[in-house]
Amino acid sequence: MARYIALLLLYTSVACAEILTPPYFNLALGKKITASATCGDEGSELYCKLAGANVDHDETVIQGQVCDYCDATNKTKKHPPEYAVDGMETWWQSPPLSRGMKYNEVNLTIDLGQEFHVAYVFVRMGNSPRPGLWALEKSTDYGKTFKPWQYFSDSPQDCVRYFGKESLQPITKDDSVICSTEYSKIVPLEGGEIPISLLNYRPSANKYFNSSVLQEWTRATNVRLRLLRTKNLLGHLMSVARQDPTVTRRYFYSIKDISIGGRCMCNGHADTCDPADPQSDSSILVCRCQHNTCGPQCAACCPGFEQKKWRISQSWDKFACEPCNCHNHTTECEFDASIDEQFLSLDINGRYEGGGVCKNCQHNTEGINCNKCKPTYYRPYEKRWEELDVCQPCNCNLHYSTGNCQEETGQCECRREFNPPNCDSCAYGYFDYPNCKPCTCNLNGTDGQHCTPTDGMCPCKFNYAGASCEKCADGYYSPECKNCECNSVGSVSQVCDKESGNCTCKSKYNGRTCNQCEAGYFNYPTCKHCNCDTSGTEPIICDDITGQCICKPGFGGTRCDQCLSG
Ligand SMILES: [Ca+2]
Repeated sequence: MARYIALLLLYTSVACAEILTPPYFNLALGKKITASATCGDEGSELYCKLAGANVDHDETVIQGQVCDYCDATNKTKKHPPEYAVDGMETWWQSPPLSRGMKYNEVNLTIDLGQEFHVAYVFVRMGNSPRPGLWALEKSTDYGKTFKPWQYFSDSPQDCVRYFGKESLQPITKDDSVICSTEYSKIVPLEGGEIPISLLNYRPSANKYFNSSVLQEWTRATNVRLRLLRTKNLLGHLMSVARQDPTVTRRYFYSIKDISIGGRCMCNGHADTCDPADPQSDSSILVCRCQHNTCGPQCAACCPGFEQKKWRISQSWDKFACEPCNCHNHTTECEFDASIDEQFLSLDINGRYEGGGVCKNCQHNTEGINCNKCKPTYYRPYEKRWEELDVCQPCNCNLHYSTGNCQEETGQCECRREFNPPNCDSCAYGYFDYPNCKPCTCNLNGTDGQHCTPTDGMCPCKFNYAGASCEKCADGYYSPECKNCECNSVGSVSQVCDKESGNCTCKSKYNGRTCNQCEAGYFNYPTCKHCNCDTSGTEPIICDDITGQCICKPGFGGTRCDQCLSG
């Protein structure tokens, strides 16, 4: 058996030399195991062996068969499922078919208690031949659903009949489910072995960490042997069919040991896993994470080490979580994918790589990397960001200043009422230093730099009016007090509406500046009356240059007072 396991593991041990992986061990040993039926679980039960040469001390010979009893209540005669994973020469045994033909179908299920990567399963039989027909199955949802791993049958015909014709195809994919016929022979009658590798000959067998399909294929929380049919001696076929109890009592499953070779799932970040809490009864194993990773399967970066997005470490892409660059001002940070995409976060090598965002920056710092001073603090010249006192308070007079000041120089930032850099005069729009109140004259409309009225009046520009020059003078309109440009022929006066700019037109005239004829008149600037019948014309009545009437469809004649033919 040891030789088999060494062969089964050859592939993976080579493949994973460059990344951290915990060692393989027998996951099944001592795990919770259940059987849908067990010999002797309903009271004492007779069974006889197919093999019969050597009679043990407490076995008896009946009609030439070596026989014994199962009895779940008898310490020496019981064969519970636990005996298949106890690491000893004891065995689990199913009810013989003499109890009922339905005991051809028995399930034996091992609960691994957590998720593992499984590389092989190794079954050693007890005092029965290997099963004639069965399926090895696994669950990744703690036993809710099961998927097949491998099928076993004594003939290719039965592979097709029970498991579909694709089960006879060779392995082409990392998750191909094949049907094996080599482990369902009648010999040996006892003690046969079934080695099952879940990795060998699969396309990604020697690059395991490159294939998420193969990783998924080997994941398991539960392993089930779904036994479907015992293996018969050829001469017994008729007698088994007739359900002759002297024959059917010789057919059952007996399994001495199931080894499941597997390892903790640590994503390439740990080389050992051991019990989470040695003090408790729980046998849950957790990875001893390296590379600054955390979690039972090292599936996350540890707090404070989230500069780069976590990923699996694989031979072609070794990965270790990195601390964030918070310049000594905090140990807390979080990864933010959008910061990563925008290259906004500095890593410990001073490059904009990764998405670590520092949290709870101390020492009056703030920002993605704690590399900005909080408002009203500044970094003096020659202070480095790593220094605890890098940010020092600005020394500013709040009458003149916002309280913030410039990096390096500490120069105070002026309030908007004052002129930078020294805040020693009023800014444009303000007057009366050092109080610097807002100007009361409308500066757009005032001539010169006058800010306050003299004798109650501001000196307005020619096109502005009002005490503060806040409105347009007559003949000008908003918003920039442009000239109305009212047409001298068509307008009543040169003054237009100060909001819309519309001039007041004489009759017959139209347009904002009254430089067009109204509808019904033509030939500006004389604007003569169109000689048309308005009931037959379009709304504009006549051509504004020639005076020709413009008829509606169906109307004709020079005045549009006739119907067209039709
Ligand atoms: Ca055992």
